[in-house]
Parts: sequence; structure tokens; C-alpha cells
Amino acid sequence: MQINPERFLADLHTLRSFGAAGVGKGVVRPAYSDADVAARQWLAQRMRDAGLHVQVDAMGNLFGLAGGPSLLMGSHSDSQPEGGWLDGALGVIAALEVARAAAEAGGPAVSVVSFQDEEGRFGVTTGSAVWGGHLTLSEADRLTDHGGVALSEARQAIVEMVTGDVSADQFTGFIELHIEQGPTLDTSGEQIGVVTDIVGIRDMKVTFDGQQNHAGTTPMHLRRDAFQAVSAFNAALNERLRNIVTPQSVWTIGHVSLHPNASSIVPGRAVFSMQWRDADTDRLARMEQVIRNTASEIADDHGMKLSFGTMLGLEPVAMDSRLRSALEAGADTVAPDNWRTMPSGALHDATNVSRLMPVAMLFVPSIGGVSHTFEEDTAEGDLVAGVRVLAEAMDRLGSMP
Ligand code: HGY
Ligand code: MN
Ligand code: MN
Repeated sequence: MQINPERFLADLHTLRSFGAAGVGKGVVRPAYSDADVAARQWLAQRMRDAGLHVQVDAMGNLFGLAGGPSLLMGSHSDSQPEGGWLDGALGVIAALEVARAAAEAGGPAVSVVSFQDEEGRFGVTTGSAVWGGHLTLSEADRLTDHGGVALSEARQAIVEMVTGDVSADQFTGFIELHIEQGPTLDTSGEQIGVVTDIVGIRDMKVTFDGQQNHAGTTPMHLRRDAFQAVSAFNAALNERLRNIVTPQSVWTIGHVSLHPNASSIVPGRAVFSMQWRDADTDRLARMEQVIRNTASEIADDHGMKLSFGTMLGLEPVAMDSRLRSALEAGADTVAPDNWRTMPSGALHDATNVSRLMPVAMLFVPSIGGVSHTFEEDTAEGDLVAGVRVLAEAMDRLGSMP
């Protein structure tokens, strides 16, 4: 099949126009925002233009179906609160281009998906978690964002697009192209990464409740200051995790909400996100124990009431060897001696889809190794190379039942 690089890049730039923001090629398109809904409506039309049958499930996962058995390709089109133009969008538009090129070549059949809330406004890869059966819709509906909005309420924004459940039985496998979002390929100068495994993740909210009070009159030794507790927790945690982690283990406090967040008030309450990732399930559990024990000790020391929110998590997964071999053969054709195999430190929808069918993933470099920022970008030649590898892989998998 022959992919059309101009058509692919034009669609990728048009998708960016929904929620375009910030410097460079930034995007603000969180799940269920006006920009996300408008992007999904535009994508649905592009899928129809490509001869695909559009279906949308209750979460807002958007499918363009080839009809009959097909291989599913795609990713997500929602963004982080401050995101780049390629995270997720690349995989969706690349899938659309491969579906069009395959149809023009008379096969094989390729369907396209844009999952909803991969970026975790409400959870961790929420849309594909529901489609893959990791979460029920009613469990997902009870999740809230940092502003306290429930998913059940937010998804009313896409209710008019919903057509019903989409069966996974029609798909023979799933392939997701994505930017690497890290420094490996950019540093080595290689053009393609074929993914071996995706790491596991744990994510929960932690709350310290102390005593809100006057910042001028309350002596330091009498304070029950929730910010001081968070600060002490972070310092202690970094020390204690050191003994059990590897250089690949990561942990992040990315969202902190202080109440009432005023200069002259000793903060009485802090709610923060605690997220950690590792390729080893046992290590994830040991990290959890250290996190819980440290929070408990700090709460005692600082006179805090401690509570933990629901812990969300996804297990590490290995890629399917047959799909991966097809991607490796494609990489060898498109970028001979200029590709590698590598693990993924970012989470992806492929993790959830692996519960339903064989999955595989492909990376292209991120300039400067940055993502989840407006500065995220990839050279156009690398973006096109990624799509060519998908097309090569599809040609090899063409006879797949
Ligand atoms: O955070 C992640 O790894 C994904 O981009 N949501
Ligand atoms: Mn992504
Ligand atoms: Mn992301």
C-alpha cells in the first residue's frame, strides 16, 4: 500500500487546530472539553470520508470500522491540561492514513480508534480501561477530576455522538504508533523504536487534614500545617524509596491542592496526587508500602488526619510477538540499521486493549525528549517514517485471519 504523507500531515495539523494553545505546537484538549468534542466530530467525519463506519460508545471512544474482521489501529485525541500536538493525535491520524491507503490498495481491512481520556482527567487511560473491561462504566462514572467534576457528568458532553457498545470480536489485533515522549531515540539518533513492554502504574490521591489557622498569631510549634506535612512527606519518601527502586522506577507528586491556599492562612488541608511506575509488579507493591507507611508516620509527627483515595493501577504488559515481528520487519525496511527495541515508560491505551486481543506499539523520536508540555515535537520526516513502518507491517500481516 502507498501512504500519502501530505494528506497525513495535513490532517495531523488540522487536528491540532482543535485546542491549539501556548508556544510552539501546544494543545489544550482535555477529555470532554469543547475542543475535544469538536475534534471528535471532525475525526468522525474524516472516518466517514475514508469509507469507515463510525461508532461511539458511552465513554466517547470513537471507532471508524472497516466492516468484517479487521486490524485496529489508533490511540487517543484528548490531551493533558497542557499538552503537545502529537501525544495520541499521531497514532489516531496515522491509523486513519493507513486505513485509507489500505482501502485504496484493496486491503487488508484496517479500523481506527480514538480512545477517550487516555490522559487521565478522571483516572488512568479511562476510556480504554472501560472498553477493555478493566473498569465498569459505573465505576468510571464515580471518578472525579481535580475540580470535583464526576465523569458521569462530564460525559454528557458527548452523549449526542453515542451510538452504542463496540464489540472487540471484530478485531484481530491492535497496533498503536506514538511519540516516545522520552530521550532514548533523540539521544541515539535512531528513527524508530519497536516497543517490547509497557510499564505498570499506580495512582492515588492522598489527603492530610490539619488545622487551618492565622498565619501571624499561631506559634510554629502549635501549628498543624498541611503544607509542611506534604513537604516533609516528599523529602522522607525520596530517601526511603532509594533502597528499593531501580534507575527506571519513577514517582511523581504532580497535583497539589492546598486549602484555602492563601498567604496569611496556615493551610489546614492538602490533597495531592501520588503516582508511581515500574516494570515490576512486586516493586510497585513494595513502593506502595513505603508510600503508605511514610505518609502515616508523617501524619503522626505533624498532627494530621491521613486518608488515601482509591488506588488506580495498570499492570506491566508485554507486546505480542507476531505483531511486534511485523513492526520490526517494517522498521528494517524503512529505517535499516536505524531502529531499536525498547520498553515504554509512558502508559498507553495498548495496555488496556491487551486484555482483549494481541497488541504492539511503535515509537518515533521526541525532539529534546520532552512531552506533556507545549514544547513537544517530532521531525516531520520521523512522523512519516512511523506511518510507513505501520504500512509495511500491515502489508506483512495482510493475510492475518
Ligand atoms: O501518563 C501517561 O503515561 C500517559 O501519557 N497518559
Ligand atoms: Mn499518549
Ligand atoms: Mn500523554
